[in-house]
Amino acid sequence: MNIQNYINGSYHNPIQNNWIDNYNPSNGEVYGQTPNSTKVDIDKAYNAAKSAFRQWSQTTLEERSRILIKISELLEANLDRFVEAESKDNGKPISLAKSVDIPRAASNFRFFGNAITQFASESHESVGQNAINYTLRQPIGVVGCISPWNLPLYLFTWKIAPAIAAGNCVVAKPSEVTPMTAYLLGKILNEAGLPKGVLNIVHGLGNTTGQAIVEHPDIKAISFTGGTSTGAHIAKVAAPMFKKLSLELGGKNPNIIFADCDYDDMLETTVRSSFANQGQICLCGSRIFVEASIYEKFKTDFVEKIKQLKVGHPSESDTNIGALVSKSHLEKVKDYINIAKEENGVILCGGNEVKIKGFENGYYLEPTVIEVKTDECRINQEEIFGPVVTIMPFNTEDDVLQMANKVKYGLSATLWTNNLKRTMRLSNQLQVGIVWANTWMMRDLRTPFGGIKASGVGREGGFEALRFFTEAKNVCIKY
Ligand code: TXE
Repeated sequence: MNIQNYINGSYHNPIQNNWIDNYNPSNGEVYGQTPNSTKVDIDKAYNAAKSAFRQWSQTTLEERSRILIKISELLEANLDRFVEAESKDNGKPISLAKSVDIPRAASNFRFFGNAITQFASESHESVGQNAINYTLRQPIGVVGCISPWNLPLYLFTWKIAPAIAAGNCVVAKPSEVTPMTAYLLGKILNEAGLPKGVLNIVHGLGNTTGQAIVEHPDIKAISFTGGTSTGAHIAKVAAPMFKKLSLELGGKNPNIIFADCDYDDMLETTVRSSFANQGQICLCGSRIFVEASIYEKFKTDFVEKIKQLKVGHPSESDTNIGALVSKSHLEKVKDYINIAKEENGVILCGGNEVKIKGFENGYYLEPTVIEVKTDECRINQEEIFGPVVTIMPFNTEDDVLQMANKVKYGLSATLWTNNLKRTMRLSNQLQVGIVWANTWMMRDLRTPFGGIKASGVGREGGFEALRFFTEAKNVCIKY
């Protein structure tokens, strides 16, 4: 099935007629073509967005809210179609697409449809000076949203929903590796009555289509989720044009387990935080540190649980681990397993490709647990973004804090302990943007989401996202 760009409310082939193959990771086969759009397509999308802006930015909050909530309802009504498409395009288990990805995409529209009606700005009385200040929160204009392949519709809508809720018009690009659900979204936008040009979805490679969005002088803000080196490149291109940037980048998140935790809960959640979505979530706890007194027990129990996970075709309802997203990504993750061996890491389980009968060319890999001797080895420092975790013991709270912070990333951390003082001490000192204690990836869409250090700049979520997608203008009136 071929994909087209969605510009000004209708579908179009790329103007220069360049196409790339779209692969099904579960069997390694090409199943359609995706546009590789160029500057001329971005210009067309920008012009549509610009023409729509005046009216959309003046549309009442109630009306914007109504349309966003309608989009959410239509996504829910078309759940199965989107779930199947997401699983086929990405390789993720269908059960995950059904329980997490597509419902969350619908929630993103519903949440920001509601949030925009509650988005207040500030006012300050200058006491003794007979003056009052109030702050307008005005939409920026035309903004760009660029999203990755790991949670395709989930992360795409996490950006476009607040952008349009705040009154902007958008030129958006999903990952070229997983374009399908963003393509399908266009029809739903029309059905929901989103005015033409408010949201334009353009497909293609990062260094052609993505680059053209970032380079466009009149696209005033870029919200990006993806790799850290891509984020750095985007920042460099955008800086001379003084674009507003939100960058959500990689992670190498510590999962810190103390002996006083609720063990069974910890074990079950750690399986998920290690391998959900084949480990391809920026929040996965890829470095597991375990207090020495329970280390051997944890090692045995964890490995036993991991060996029970079923690597299988994404469409089978009992599959725990589906396919990795692409051949090149599979090769990258395998390279890291080889690096681990060279660094004297001990492979406790996994480490091999899996050939599934009938789907031998799919990109399957066993969930892999590697015991490392030092936290400074490459597999403990670099983002692997696959079904691979490291484990090692620690002795004291101070030791583990040092190790947790000694990476270039700073996205999230998970703590397992029933000691509240320790939770609060560590939460204060961990160099990350998000801490979970006794849970993982529990999301409340009102909370700020994002990282520090090489994990990014800015925060998404709740009013943070609406602040990003608006400019504050202060008005001071003397009376
Ligand atoms: O991401 P890219 P890749 C990490 C993960 C992964 C690595 C590389 O470690 O192995 O990044 O993945 C677009 N101008 N994460 O190469 O290239 C691209 O088309 C503008 C973490 O797939 O960063 C896609 O839409 N845009 C991450 C998006 O950027 C450009 C999720 C992300 O792709 C561009 C994914 C350019 N010059 C990968 N080059 C997370 N934080 O969750 C690429 N793009």
